[in-house]
Amino acid sequence: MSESERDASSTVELDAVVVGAGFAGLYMLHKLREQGRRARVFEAGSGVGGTWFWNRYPGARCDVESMDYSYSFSEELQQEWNWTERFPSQPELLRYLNHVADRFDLRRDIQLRTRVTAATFDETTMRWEVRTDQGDQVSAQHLILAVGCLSAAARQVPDFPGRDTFGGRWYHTCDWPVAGVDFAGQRVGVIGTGSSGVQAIPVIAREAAHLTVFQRTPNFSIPARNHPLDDEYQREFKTRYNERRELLRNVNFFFGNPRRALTTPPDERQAEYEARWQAGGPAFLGAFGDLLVEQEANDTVADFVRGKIREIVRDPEVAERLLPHGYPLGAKRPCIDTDYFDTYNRANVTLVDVNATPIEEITPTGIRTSAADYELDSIVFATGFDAMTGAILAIDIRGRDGVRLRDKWRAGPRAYLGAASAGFPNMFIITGPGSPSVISNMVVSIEQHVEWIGDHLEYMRDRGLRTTEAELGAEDKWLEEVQDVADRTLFPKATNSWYLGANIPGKPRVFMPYVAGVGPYRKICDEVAANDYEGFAFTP
Ligand code: NA7
Repeated sequence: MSESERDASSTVELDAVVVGAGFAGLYMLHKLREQGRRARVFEAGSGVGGTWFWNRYPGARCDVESMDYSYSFSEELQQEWNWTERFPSQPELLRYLNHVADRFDLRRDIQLRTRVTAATFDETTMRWEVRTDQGDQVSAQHLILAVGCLSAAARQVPDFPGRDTFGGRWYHTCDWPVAGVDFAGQRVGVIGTGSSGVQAIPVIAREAAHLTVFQRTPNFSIPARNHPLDDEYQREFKTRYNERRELLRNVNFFFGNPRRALTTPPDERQAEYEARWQAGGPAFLGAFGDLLVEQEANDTVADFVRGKIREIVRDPEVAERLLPHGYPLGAKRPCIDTDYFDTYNRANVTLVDVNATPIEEITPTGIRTSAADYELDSIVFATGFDAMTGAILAIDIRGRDGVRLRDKWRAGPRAYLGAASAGFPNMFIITGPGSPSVISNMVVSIEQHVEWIGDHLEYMRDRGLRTTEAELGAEDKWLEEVQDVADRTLFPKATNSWYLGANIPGKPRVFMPYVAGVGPYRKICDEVAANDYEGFAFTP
């Protein structure tokens, strides 16, 4: 919509507002359009892409393979697009999402550089009144949050004393300058060794004069073994693409494998780990179905990886500092890397254990720990996100009776199926807390949610229903289910994980993802739909 149109009427009437133009928002818009609905996407960034727009740090790459981490909804799209590498880099993913925006003519309904600040459900009109930081006022029947689980709005820069006194430049991995950063000749400090740090560290180490890594929790990391994808491989893959997609939609990645580590003879088990380590990628974690259920099984795989770290890192003291311990492998998001551990063999890299010697302050010239001063020209915060709820709660959302979502979720997020919250009619969350989301291939989960929401809206239209709303009882039962499933696994044992909100001071500790797998979750959602959206109340 043009400026003049926007000025002409103070409130625009739409069928749906979608917040966010990443993988979720783009497909949601396409789906709504297909259904003949008037929708608009608001996107804070100056381009489409969401996660892949913001996370431009050196080495940024998806840890799911390209052929799987892409839309399946369009046969033409999946046949025409060619990937260049086994694991897609951020620039390639951004090209892909821009291609999708053009190919499906999505841009005319996407308003960039616009952050949704507030959304209020008006009980008299039964519509959402949405406001943005650009002064937009929009009224929509449906509010669809496609804000991402790990998104820019909630980026986390820890409040170290003296942070603002630093005289050099500092960056957060998810808010990287579009023009890039030249670290040549610099002394660089990286804080954080999660997926972002683990990807950025080897690349920065090759460029900088010196790199100091400030590590709080040593992480398990599996080699990516990334490589170019040849045309023949892709052609062959595409002949059975739909079969592959169907498999991914119904997979139970962590628990589906009937083979058990504990009943496999140790030499066979070791051979399995070795083969998967050599093959690289997240399939390593699917070696056996009990790895994330039995601590003893997990110990076998964790010991294997610790052995690898000791083999790769030449200085035994540094290797020791890098060994993950105290939580099961996979229970805290494991990393997929290229040359991560090997980077610590470089003469220009120093590893600082900030558990042993905590960061006390950031000074004008660098970082001071309890043991030493580190002189730095640049600091990179690879310190993660206010995951899964941060971007949702950054919007002032008010439902029935003026209740704020922030208040309702004070003790932790509450969403039936991870998609809808009682008291907030006609609001959907794509891959919200309580759905498989971050434990799954995000694109598979996004497509499932978009299609399920699309069907839900069609169901309403066919029956002349104006609102749909999760029932409190159904929501309560779902939260129990999410917790029960998690409690049958080792996931909650990583008590310092962002799956639990543990990385954000003051955030309630609630295990947020539904870990039963996308297959079982899809079945539940399909049953809910088949039973006339059981657990939802409608108003005519
Ligand atoms: P993560 O996985 O949350 O990693 C953040 C890292 O930063 C992690 O090592 C944290 O240590 C560390 N951190 C956070 N705050 C601090 C402070 N205050 N001091 C020292 N170290 C700190 O975020 P990423 O961006 O790497 O990855 C997010 C997801 O994106 C990833 O899992 C993939 O799904 C893609 P901690 O472990 O909390 O002790």
